[in-house]
Amino acid sequence: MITNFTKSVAGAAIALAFAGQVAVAEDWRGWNIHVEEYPNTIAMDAFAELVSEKTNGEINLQMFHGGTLGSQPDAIEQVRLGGLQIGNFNLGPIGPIVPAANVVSLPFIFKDVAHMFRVLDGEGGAAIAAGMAEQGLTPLAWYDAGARSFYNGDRPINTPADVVGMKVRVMNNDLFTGMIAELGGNPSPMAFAEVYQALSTGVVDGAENNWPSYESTGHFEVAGFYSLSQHLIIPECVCINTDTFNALSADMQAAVREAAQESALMQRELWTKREEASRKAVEAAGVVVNAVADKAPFQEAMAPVYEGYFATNPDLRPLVELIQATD
Ligand code: GTR
Repeated sequence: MITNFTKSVAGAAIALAFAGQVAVAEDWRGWNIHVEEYPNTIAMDAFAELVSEKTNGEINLQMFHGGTLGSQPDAIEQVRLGGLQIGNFNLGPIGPIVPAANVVSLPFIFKDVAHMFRVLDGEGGAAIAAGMAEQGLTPLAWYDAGARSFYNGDRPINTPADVVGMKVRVMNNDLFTGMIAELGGNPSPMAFAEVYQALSTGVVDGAENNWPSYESTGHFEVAGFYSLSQHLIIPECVCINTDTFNALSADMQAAVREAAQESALMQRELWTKREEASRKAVEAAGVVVNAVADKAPFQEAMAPVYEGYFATNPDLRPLVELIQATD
């Protein structure tokens, strides 16, 4: 005889079996430094939507833009430790933690953005990604951040002599402080959010960045000479905490990676348009732009920066040579 009791036990068992299949949604938090409408902001929002779509709502990523969750070096630590799961990071401030990833922060290492992506898509990119994953930051896709050039409020920069004595803000990385010092300037590492104030009060004379960041931060309002030195071409990642990623099933990993890569295609397209729009906007606002006719003296001045990198990381010389040998 089937009693009510037996029925309800059976019902509970069936319910439990279903519950075992329906995973509880995971909530992730993501960090981004940029303002609304910035290519990365739009692309990271798209990434969050794609993650939800491709995982059937099992992963819910909430993005926090504008650096509201802290400075970039702090957010990098948070993602490494798992306090945050996702970040859109520039590889510049990751370099001090991951020597292989620091290779992209060597001044003038890439010929142009296309060269950078060819390297990232090959063996070089695999070595960089492996080094990052080991340190808790698994890259899911690469974003474009164009080329960084110098800007300041005093004069166009045409030769290293024009940098002498200039206080220049850089991102947190000894390669960048070395770079400014070798040009005869005074490097000042500082968080991105503090740069506008520092420029307007004269705490620094100048900084360096790509067109969209120069424009979106308003730095062009207080530093009106933009000199096309293009000394750094640094990629950005959509990075995930390594343990969080490794704990996912293979299907989930594929879904999350696919979402990041689709967002990267979108970001790169938006980036190209925004570079042009930002350049036009700052020119219309009266910024004086100069081409740097001869970059060779800047490149030659970087020899000690490369030597310093090799001295600390002798095993990474082949990676630098691989990049230099990549067409
Ligand atoms: C931007 C980059 C940011 C941040 C910033 C900076 O180009 O997208 O992630 O690194 O530069 O200069 O701090």
